[in-house]
Amino acid sequence: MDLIYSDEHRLQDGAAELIDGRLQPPVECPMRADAIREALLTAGIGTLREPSEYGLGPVLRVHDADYVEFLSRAWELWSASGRTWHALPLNWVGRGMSPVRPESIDGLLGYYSFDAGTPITPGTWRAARAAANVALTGATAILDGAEGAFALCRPPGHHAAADCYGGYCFLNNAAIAAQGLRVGAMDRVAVLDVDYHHGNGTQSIFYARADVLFVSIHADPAHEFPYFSGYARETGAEAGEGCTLNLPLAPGTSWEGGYRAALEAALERLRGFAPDGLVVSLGVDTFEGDPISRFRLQAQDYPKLGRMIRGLGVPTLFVMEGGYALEALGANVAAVLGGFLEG
Ligand code: Q9C
Ligand code: ZN
Repeated sequence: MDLIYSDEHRLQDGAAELIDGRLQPPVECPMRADAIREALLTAGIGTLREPSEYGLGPVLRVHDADYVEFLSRAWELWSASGRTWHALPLNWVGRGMSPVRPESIDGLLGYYSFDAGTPITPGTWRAARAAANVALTGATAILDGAEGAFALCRPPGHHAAADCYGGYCFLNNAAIAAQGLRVGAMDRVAVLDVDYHHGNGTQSIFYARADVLFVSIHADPAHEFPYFSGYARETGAEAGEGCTLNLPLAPGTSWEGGYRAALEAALERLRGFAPDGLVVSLGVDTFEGDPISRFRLQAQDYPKLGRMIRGLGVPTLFVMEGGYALEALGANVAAVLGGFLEG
C-alpha cells in the first residue's frame, strides 16, 4: 500500500513539554516518524510516496479561519515579543472569566489551546501543514480506489478541534482527510479512533453531523488525558445524535481483558453505519510499554487489530496519531498494517 511520508515532520521538534510538573523533552519527537518509516520499509508493507500540495482549502473546511491565521503567525508574534525559547501557553479561561479573544500572543496561546504539552516552534506551522497534506494524499489514494493507505502524519492531529490545539496536535489530519473523502464524493464516512487517548478534536468537529460517524476506544477520561471529553454519555448532537460512540476502558486494560470486546462493539456500530470510506486514527500508545499510557496491548495484538479492521471490507485510510515507545513503535505500526493486508 501507499505509505505517504514527508521529511517536513522534522520541523516540529519542541524543546520541552510540561509533564509531571516539570519541563521535559517531548515524547512526541522526530525520531517517532523515522522509526515508523524504517520499520514499514523493512517489513515490506508498501512504498514511500511524497505528499501532494493541497493548499489551505481542505484545512479551512475543518478549522476556523481565525485559528488557522493564528497558527500561521504564532511563531512570528511570539518571537517579535522578544522570546527565543519555544512557545507554551501559561493560562486559560476559567469559570467566571470572559472567553473573549485577547490581543497579545500570550493571551492568544491560551485562547486557542487546552494544554501545556504542545510547543509552538519556528517550524510548527510548516510541519502541521505537511502532515495535513500527507493525510489528504492518503485520502486521494482511497478515492482513486485503493483498499488501504497509510498517512505517516507528524505532528499528530486527533486532539485538535476546529479552533483549538493541544495534546501534541495542531491540525486535525484525520478530520481533514475524512472531510476530503466526503468532498470527494463519499456520502458516508466513518472515523475509528484507536489511539489510547480520546480524539476530542475529531469528535467535536463532527459532533453535530450525521454524515460522519465517530467511534473511539480509549482510556476512561475520568482517569486520563484529555479528561474533559470521551465519556460514554457523549453520543452526538442535533442531526449527529447517535453518530458518536465512545467506548472508554479502564487504565490497565489488555486485549483479552476488555479491548477485543470493545473493538467488536466498535466494528458492529461501523457495520451498521455502512460507510463508503473509513479513516482510522491509529495510535499505538495502547502498547504495554508506552511511557505515558496505561493499557496493556502486546506486540502480538496489533496484527489482530489490523485484521479485524480489514474485515469491515471498507476502503481504509490509516492516519498516524500517538505511540511513544520508540523501540517498539515502528514494529507495532507495521504489525497493524501487516494484519490489515493479510486480513
Ligand atoms: N501524564 C497523542 O497521543 N499529556 N497525544 C499526557 C501524561 C498529553 C497525547 C500526560 C498526551 C497527549 C496524539
Ligand atoms: Zn494518544
